[in-house]
Amino acid sequence: MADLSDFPITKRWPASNPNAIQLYSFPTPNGVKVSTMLEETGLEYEAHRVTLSDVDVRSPEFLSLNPNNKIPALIDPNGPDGVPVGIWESGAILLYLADKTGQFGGANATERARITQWLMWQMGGLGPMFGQLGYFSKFAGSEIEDPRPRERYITEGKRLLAVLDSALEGQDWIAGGYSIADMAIAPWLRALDYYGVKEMLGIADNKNVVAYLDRFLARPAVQTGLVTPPREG
Ligand SMILES: N[C@@H](CCC(=O)N[C@@H](CS)C(=O)NCC(=O)O)C(=O)O
Repeated sequence: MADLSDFPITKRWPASNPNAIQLYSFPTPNGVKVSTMLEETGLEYEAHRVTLSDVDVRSPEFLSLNPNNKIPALIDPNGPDGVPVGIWESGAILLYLADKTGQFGGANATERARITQWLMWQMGGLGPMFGQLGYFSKFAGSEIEDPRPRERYITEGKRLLAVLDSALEGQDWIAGGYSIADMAIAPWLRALDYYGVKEMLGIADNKNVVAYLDRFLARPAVQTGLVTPPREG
């Protein structure tokens, strides 16, 4: 692809500044990971609101960038060797942006390995488990009478919180300095409130986790990232 106009998604969500990174997202836990990283790094970007409804995420234009029909997705018009690149999957986007900027991805191979480890823990564990718990507690799955799915995700959610709490003992951030792993994990902790499952998971018993989330939410870049793109408008 030679330039941004070669990406069909730009027909439906046109770029005002074709030189800036184009973010296609919605302010969900997965979406705000990327807007927060863009805010933290100071990269120039433009955020397009793509709702979770089929008319957006299953539109031919969105599918042309992400065949997996999920936000977030991104185009960097100044990709490797100056060639535009499109990427989806929030963890892959965070790694790409850390690599591009040299920020929040670790200063050496050991730090990078530790950060990637916790990022993968979020992508494969915390996010999917909390997401399912949300489904079986707040959304359509809450009408299912069989208690086993909910119980399964509560047990696993409690276990994951305890793992995180113990790993945070004596440190502010999960992998040494503030990193993309924190930007991936903390939005999912915040989602527990929205899902109405904080008490169910006994989050208050995990003092390190509670302090960690507060620390994350106090960052100015996070406060902007959490509302980018705006939910309505
Ligand atoms: N593993 C993906 C998950 C992304 C994801 O689940 N996105 C949700 C919103 S948080 C979505 O776009 N849902 C729309 C749909 O499934 O139709 C990532 O981390 O990027």
